[in-house]
Amino acid sequence: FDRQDGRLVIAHVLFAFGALLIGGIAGMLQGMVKGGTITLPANIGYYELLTAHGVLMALIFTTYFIVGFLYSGISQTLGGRLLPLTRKLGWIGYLLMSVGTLIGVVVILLGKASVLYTFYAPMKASPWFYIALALVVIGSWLSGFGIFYQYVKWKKTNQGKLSPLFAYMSVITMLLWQIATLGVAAEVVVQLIPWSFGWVETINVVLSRTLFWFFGHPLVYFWLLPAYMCWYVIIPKIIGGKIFSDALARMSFVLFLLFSIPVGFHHQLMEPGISHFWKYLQVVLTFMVVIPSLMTAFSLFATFELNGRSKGTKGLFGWVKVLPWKDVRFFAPFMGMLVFIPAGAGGLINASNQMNAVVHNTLWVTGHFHLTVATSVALTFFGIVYWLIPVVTGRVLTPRLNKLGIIQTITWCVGMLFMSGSMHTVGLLGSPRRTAYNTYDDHPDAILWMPYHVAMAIGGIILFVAVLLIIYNIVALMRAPKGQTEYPLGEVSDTSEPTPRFLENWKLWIALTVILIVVAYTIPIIDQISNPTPGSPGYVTW
Ligand code: HAS
Repeated sequence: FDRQDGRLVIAHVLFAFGALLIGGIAGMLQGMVKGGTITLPANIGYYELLTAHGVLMALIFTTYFIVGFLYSGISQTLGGRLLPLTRKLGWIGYLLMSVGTLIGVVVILLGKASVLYTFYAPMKASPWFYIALALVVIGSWLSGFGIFYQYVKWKKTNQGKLSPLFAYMSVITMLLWQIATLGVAAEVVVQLIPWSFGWVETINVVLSRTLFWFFGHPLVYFWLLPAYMCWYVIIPKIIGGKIFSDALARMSFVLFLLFSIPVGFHHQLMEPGISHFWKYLQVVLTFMVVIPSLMTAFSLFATFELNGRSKGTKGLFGWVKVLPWKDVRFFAPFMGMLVFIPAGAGGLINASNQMNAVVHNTLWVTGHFHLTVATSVALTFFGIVYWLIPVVTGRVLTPRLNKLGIIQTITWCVGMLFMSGSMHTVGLLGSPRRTAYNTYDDHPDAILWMPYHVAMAIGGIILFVAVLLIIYNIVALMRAPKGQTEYPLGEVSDTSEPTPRFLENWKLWIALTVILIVVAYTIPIIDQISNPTPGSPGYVTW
């Protein structure tokens, strides 16, 4: 692996895990502050800690890891090294994102941006918080441009050839990100920054939330797709099998590009100011975006089964026996897949209008995203580091570290079972999310929630131990014995059909994406601009 590229990748991975550590500390502290077990100095309370936790884990850990992972695969599959311009864009993106992150964390800890990771208006943060977010987004765009540039150059020198699957998937992931972030960029630049500087007095709240969720839902697929890249491309190699179908994998990514964005209203089903018709339409589109996940599940089962058959296993579940259960590079992502079955089912519940009325703004939703992003995605990312760090630093994974990785994975799953399990249950009993207020004047319902809150705290402590373990493993991986580790890229099964070329017709897919967005959003947004609810003056959180 090219040494210079390795440095760029490792810089991203280490920053990501630094954010995970600080975000993990903030996560545990917010639970303790909320439970009343500790009080922190400098007025650092529940909302400051929860904002730091959400921003660092959900926005910073993920974005850094994803950019680092994609750059590693781009270097590996598109010519064996990054082009000088791609590498330069990667570093400038990294610097901008890092400056943004540092400013953001300082502002949050100073208590001037206790607005949580969704920064909903009319809660108002210091303008520096929004400027910090803008820097992170602009930095990530530059990194995305680097990937597009290398891809276009590769296509020019390899005319008529199908691009490698990893590179194709990277392009879709970044394309999704670039289009989705236009929504949050508009919200931050046009609405939040002028309002928080005091240049305008009020803000159109429903519009700001619509622009946020235009970004916020595809954001979750920006997290998911790199995990799917591991499941589709890397896992087949690690289990000693083949990719079931290149065409199916590409088609599922195309469907994510098309259907991830025009669905944001399923986060706003309980909000006034958006008519039923547009909510209905976006719920239908939400059920469309489930299809590529079902295709992924099908493809994974097929990969596992073909692998089993090729090794002589018999019966409906014989293939289970030949999976490499003791290899953390498989085990951690596999646990992510397994958890994604109930996690995805929870998503379907959320997306159903009537059931959303039951779960919206309760801890159920917090439980849902701790299974999806904080388990399925996070465990897959953890599984990746056990080969990615050795590949880019020229080291090897030792049996001891592999074993520690398995222990870390199990600890994470146990912690999450407690935490997310009780969040789901207590959410159904009505316990709200995003609040430090626990007892509601000793209301009987709130008293009933208490045992679940205790179970959540126990889960949180186990998870914090698991965060410390993964950090230990990362440090140990950085010091593992020198050696050669192969980048585990799967090959496509001989039995699969050839991939149709239209899957790489970007003009077609981008045009369809734009059409779907225009259909789903134009009229509601015009409505929100031309019939604004009275502008809100804002609630300053410090
Ligand atoms: Fe979600 C809220 C709907 C997926 C993350 N979601 C959230 C929030 C986050 C989030 C962060 O419709 C909270 C935002 C906030 O702060 O307010 N979500 C869905 C739907 C899906 C979904 C329909 N969500 C995700 C993913 C996330 C994520 C993925 C992160 C990575 N979500 C919602 C809705 C809300 C919501 C509403 C708003 C709720 C509210 O009212 O506020 C779907 O994409 C899920 C489809 C998934 C599947 C599962 C496929 C299974 C696979 C695994 C196969 C396993 C194998 C191994 C092969 C259909 C691929 C098995 C082996 C054996 C041996 C058994």
